[in-house]
Amino acid sequence: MKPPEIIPYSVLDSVNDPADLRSLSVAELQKLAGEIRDLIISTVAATGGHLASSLGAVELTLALHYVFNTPRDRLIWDVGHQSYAHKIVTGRKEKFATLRQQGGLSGFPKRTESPYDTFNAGHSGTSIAAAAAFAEAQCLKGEHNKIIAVIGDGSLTTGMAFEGLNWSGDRKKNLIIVLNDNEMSISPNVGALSSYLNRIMTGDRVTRFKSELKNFFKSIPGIGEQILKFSQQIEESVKTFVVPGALFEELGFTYVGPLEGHRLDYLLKNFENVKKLEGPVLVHVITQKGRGYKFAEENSPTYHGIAPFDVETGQTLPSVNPAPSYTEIFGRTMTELAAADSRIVAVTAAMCEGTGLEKFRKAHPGRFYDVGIAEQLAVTFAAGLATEGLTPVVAIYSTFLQRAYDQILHDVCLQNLPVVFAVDRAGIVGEDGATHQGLFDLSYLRNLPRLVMMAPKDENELRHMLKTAVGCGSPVSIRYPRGKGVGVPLDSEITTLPLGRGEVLHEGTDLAMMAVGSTVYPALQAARKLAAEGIGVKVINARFIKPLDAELLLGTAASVKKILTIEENVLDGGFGSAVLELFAQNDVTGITVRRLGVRDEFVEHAKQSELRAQLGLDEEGILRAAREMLQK
Ligand SMILES: Cc1ncc(C[n+]2csc(CCOP(=O)(O)OP(=O)(O)O)c2C)c(N)n1
Repeated sequence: MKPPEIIPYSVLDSVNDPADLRSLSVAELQKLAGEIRDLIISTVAATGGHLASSLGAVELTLALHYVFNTPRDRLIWDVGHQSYAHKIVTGRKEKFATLRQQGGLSGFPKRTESPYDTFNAGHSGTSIAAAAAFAEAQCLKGEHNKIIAVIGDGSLTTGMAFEGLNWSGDRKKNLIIVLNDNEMSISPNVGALSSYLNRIMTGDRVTRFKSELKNFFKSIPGIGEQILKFSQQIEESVKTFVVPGALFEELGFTYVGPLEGHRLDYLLKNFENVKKLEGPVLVHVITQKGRGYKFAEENSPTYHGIAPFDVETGQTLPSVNPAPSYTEIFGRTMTELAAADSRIVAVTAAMCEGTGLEKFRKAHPGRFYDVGIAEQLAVTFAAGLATEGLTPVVAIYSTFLQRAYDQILHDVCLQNLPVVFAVDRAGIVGEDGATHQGLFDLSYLRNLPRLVMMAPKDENELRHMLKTAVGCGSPVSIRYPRGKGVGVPLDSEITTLPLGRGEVLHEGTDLAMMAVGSTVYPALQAARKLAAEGIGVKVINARFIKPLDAELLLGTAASVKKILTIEENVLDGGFGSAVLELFAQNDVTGITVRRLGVRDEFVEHAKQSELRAQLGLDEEGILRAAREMLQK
């Protein structure tokens, strides 16, 4: 017998924009959800990306586009990492294979990509603020489009989300906030609000109320049993009578939910009703992270953001580079240092896995704090711990630490507290793109008095820097890149480095390269190539961005007349700027300085290696810049 013909994507093929969804039956929509999941899984298996969150939001996405008149009705995604289904049904399915690739679709909503992407995102907690503004703008413009923000329970732990709820609940404008609750941030969600949501979901409060009611009725002699019978009949009404979501109601929102987030019939019906409501509404939708892909359902943290993987086994493709990542080394060293020093504590803002702190959490659970997606809280909390004599290490990605600038200044540096900032993912991060590049920390931290700033050239140096930092007695930042270390051997003993001292890795007098962090080895390689051509290049590993090794740098400028500074940071206010300031302050003349770094622009998504090549920050680029200088 001839096998049945398999038509791939039989429904998806007919869907090019949300209008096409509206002619589908619920059964077809359900089938479409499956097809979209297949497309997401097979694509992310090739490109890497945010798999679990997007899989969990497929039915929700279809229901919202079905019921609301997008893009006139504004759909705003929080973080935007769950927006793959949204991209697929809003005219981008043909391009979906280019997700996160150079020149391809962004992994996050982007206004330049589609009119359906109403507000760019990448960082958590912005959607309610944006939606509140859109709602106000509708009033000012005399328009009546619906405004819908979709925010996860994890992102609801951000301060800005609370601020947005507080503000918009009071303004009473028409606004729908969809709370996509899967009980997970990247790791299990934390905080009192998360426990509250969980109680709503499991109906704990309702159950407790009902049993208390039953006992009360039973205790009434004579008529109690009768009332009890009656009360059982109205059990369902009791459920709605004891309003779940009372907290949101108190804040001025009409609470709807909890709704099963994978039942399309249910979602469609409820959103149709929600559409008719006036004022601020919060729709609580329960979803499962990783839905529809076994491995992601069972272990969503691993599949939150994942590198390319094998669909059959769920395993990421083996790396050709056996070196440990900087993140791994950070986590390992933290665990080691904390074993010897009970004052060391670790603080993360919902990024335990991402920052490599799992090992620490297991070894020293009492000294590990996950405060939720709350970078500001993390920093001021660390400042408080430091005031009490502890040595907090706050591990936050460079891009997310931007959130906590004032806390670093006002709560840490101003009080000269010994808080260590482990600034992970500093420099080019690659496929996550412009919202996630860690290209600003050198500039936004360098102007803060009392802060010591370091960047290791390799993973071994990171270990020594961490030890130096926890013993420093002042605020310290250590920035290190995303990805694998250099693969150098690790010293068995971790030592303290002399503060503000760089090192010379290669001697020469034709040109000096002053490099920092991840650019040191490419600079060294370039210098070795030039040495083979008879050109002498001095290579300095700066180690400290603040304080700079003035003696070494000024001494170099006295003997080498061409200087190239190299950093993976924006040029404005970065390491090269610091070197120029040093030279200016010391009236250095007669030298040529060129700075390699990122010009005044945002860097979009592509592989790290592609971006480094494009920006001239790899070995080739450094060689090119050096040759240009040498020829002049
Ligand atoms: C300010 C900020 N800090 C950290 C992150 C990293 N991050 C991305 S998604 C995420 C978890 C979000 O959880 P939730 O909103 O519940 O969405 P889910 O992934 O569960 O669908 C985190 C911590 C971020 N994007 N922005």
